[in-house]
Amino acid sequence: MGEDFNYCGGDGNYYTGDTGWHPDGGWGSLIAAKVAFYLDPLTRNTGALRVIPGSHQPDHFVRKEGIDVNNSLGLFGIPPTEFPGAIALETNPGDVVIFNHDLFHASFGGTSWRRMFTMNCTIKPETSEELEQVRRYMQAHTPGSNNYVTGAGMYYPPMIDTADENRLHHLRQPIEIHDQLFPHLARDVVNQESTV
Ligand SMILES: O=C(O)CCC(=O)C(=O)O
Repeated sequence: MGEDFNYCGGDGNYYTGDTGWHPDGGWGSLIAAKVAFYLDPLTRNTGALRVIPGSHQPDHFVRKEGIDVNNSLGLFGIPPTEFPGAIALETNPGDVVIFNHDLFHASFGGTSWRRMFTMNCTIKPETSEELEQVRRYMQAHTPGSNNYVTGAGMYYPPMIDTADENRLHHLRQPIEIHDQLFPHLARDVVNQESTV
């Protein structure tokens, strides 16, 4: 994605149970990447992230044939945990996993206390087509998509208030796009309302 990426938000969760196989998108090219780090050692049977390498490509057989990976037992007699070609990315705290949002991924066997933090980054669009894709991404994956009132639009205030130029570089365009998409949640609107 290069140095000129947009930071499009993050989260921290306790994940409970299996996630099932899914991609987070189907853009067909690199639009968004997920950066994940886990605060517990994870093995293939205790919740490590599994991925199907290559499944971010539109011509991967899973996508082309529309295969329901979660139904692999019914389709092929193979449990989803053993889907052919899938690998488990076993991690220790300090490791970072980075993957294209289009990649099929899953986690199996984790406890109810599996701690996962993510950061989502998109390309900084250069063409009108890329801009449209990033706008569609942000329509579905940002605070406004869920009607979250952060008090500052795209980010919670500390993210902006403590930002130096290096960080702001990755925040400016998401702030602008978010506030165009969700004007009722825009930073200035919310600030004005809260001072009335
Ligand atoms: O549980 C995980 O490790 C992955 C969570 C997940 O599926 C996701 O972030 O989309």
